[in-house]
Amino acid sequence: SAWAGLLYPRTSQSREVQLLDGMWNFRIDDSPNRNAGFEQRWYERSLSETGQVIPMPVPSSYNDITEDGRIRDFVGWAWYDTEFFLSSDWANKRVVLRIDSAQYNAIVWVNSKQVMTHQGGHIPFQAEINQYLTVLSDGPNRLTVAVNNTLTPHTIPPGTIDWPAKDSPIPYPPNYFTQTLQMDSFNYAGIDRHVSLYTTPKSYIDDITITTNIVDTTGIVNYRVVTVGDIPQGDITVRILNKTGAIVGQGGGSSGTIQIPNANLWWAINTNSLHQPGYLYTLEVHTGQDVDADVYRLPFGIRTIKVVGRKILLNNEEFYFKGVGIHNEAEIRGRGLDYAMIVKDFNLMRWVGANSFRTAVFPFSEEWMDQADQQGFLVADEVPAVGLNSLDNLSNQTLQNHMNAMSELIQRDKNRPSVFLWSVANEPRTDRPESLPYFQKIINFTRSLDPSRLISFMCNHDFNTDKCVHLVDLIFINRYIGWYTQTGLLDLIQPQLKYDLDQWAETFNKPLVISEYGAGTMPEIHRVPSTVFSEEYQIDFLSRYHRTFDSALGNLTGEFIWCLTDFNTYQSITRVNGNKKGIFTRERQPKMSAFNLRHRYLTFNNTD
Ligand code: GCB
Repeated sequence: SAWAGLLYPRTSQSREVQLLDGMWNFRIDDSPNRNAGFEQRWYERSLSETGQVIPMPVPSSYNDITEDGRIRDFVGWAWYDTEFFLSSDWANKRVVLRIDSAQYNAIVWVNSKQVMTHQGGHIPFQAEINQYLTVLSDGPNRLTVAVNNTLTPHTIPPGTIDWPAKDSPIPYPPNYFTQTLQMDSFNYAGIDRHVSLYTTPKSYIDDITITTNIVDTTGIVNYRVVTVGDIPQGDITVRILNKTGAIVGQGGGSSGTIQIPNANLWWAINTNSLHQPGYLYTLEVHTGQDVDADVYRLPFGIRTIKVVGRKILLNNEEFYFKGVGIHNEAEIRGRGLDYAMIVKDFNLMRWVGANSFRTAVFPFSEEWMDQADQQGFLVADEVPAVGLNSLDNLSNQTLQNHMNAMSELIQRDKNRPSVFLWSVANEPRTDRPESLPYFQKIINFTRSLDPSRLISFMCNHDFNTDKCVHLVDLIFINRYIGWYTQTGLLDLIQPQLKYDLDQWAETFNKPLVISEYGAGTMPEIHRVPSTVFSEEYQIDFLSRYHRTFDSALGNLTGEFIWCLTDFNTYQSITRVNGNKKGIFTRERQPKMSAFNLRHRYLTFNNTD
């Protein structure tokens, strides 16, 4: 459930972790009513006994693993299973099954018994499964997961399922339907992050919340520990360790404040050469001294983020976002977790000199976010609320799912120093008076969950048409002058963009950030003078944006280029093998524009 803790599985004196990643059995249910799996109870036996299976890597999206278009474009229940044994040492421990992400609906069985369900991708969900582990010491346990990627007008993100009209004179294959997406990106599906088992003692630490403040040179660390079971308040002890492992602060009880004199603050990379980026402390919680006490170590950083007038302050210093928009995916594994790709993408960001990124248009993996904390990137953390295009999408049911998505994301990422912003949506329908109550509710709700961070949405409307932007802490606008509008008309970019930026700044008097600007670019297409889709056009386009940004500096507090790398989309005539606005290809090689952005970001000096 949304309110229970989602602490990342970590080993300690009291906790073990067993990854269930690997090759699982897999089958799509493409039976006529897409319901054979439930009718025939595939969860009661091994999937290999009820039909054909193929090997499927976990974690990975399943779509691009095979050569079968029915699997790539499948809509419905995809079935997975695997078997595992447990050490008999685990007999007296609490055993939790955690799935870090499954797109979109998931039902999970252990040894034929349903143990949990979850709605919404890109967020972990977990359940205690001791009572289902009937064969703890002498038999394999079977784990079955059914995942359904169907998007409806009320899911986050929304989509529609369309059937041909019953009396259509135009022929269709039997049982034919289509899934229409309301987002640019391909709807990758499956179990795309780790699946793990971990143990805790029977009485355990369920959740920890840390907020920080700075007074002069002293770091103020407020902590709150939630435990479950028989743990007297007075038994809880808390220590803060610095990077070298020395104890620099101590406390006791389930909540309190610890002061750290001369604290090492958490700073962003590529911002000010005097500051060491990404400094992390560890909060170490013990629930007692006994052998059955629980121990959990949570990394955290000490930093503040504030809006003052039109400026953003990180640790009371003015901050400018040298940002990149990222749509985190890659060939073959789709949105599947891949350590090599995480490090590669961070290396690309370091190489271009970025100091921040946006997780467009869904929450990235916890392993990815750990790197942001450690390397010092500020993160605009976004829920998958992309494509809330119509007032129909803004229903009570959507709001419920949207609130769930917000609370789960905040539960997962609330202790990350890298996260400065909760992005509640990308390009939603906010230009209608009827939209206002919906966005008031989602923004107020988000603020009630975490008043310590900023809140916004990525806006594609105009300063004089948007009806909700006054609700946000800082304004993010997606702009495509010279691409989607005024296509190819480079000379219009500077005057029209400058006018636009000035109007936004003057109308709202809040910090203003460009959250997307970019041009589709096919690597190796060269044209002088430039034309759309050539590498030269991307450079001409970007340099006009950059000149405008520089001439609007007082009104602008950052820029997030769209986007870091090319990515897969649904098929359309505006996309040639996916979205090509990357400054790097999908294979992570630079287009010419990457060198330009690198030059800009590495020589940009307004805060150093
Ligand atoms: C947008 C969307 C993003 C798209 C991008 C594009 O405005 O926010 O999801 O990928 O434009 O390239 O069209």
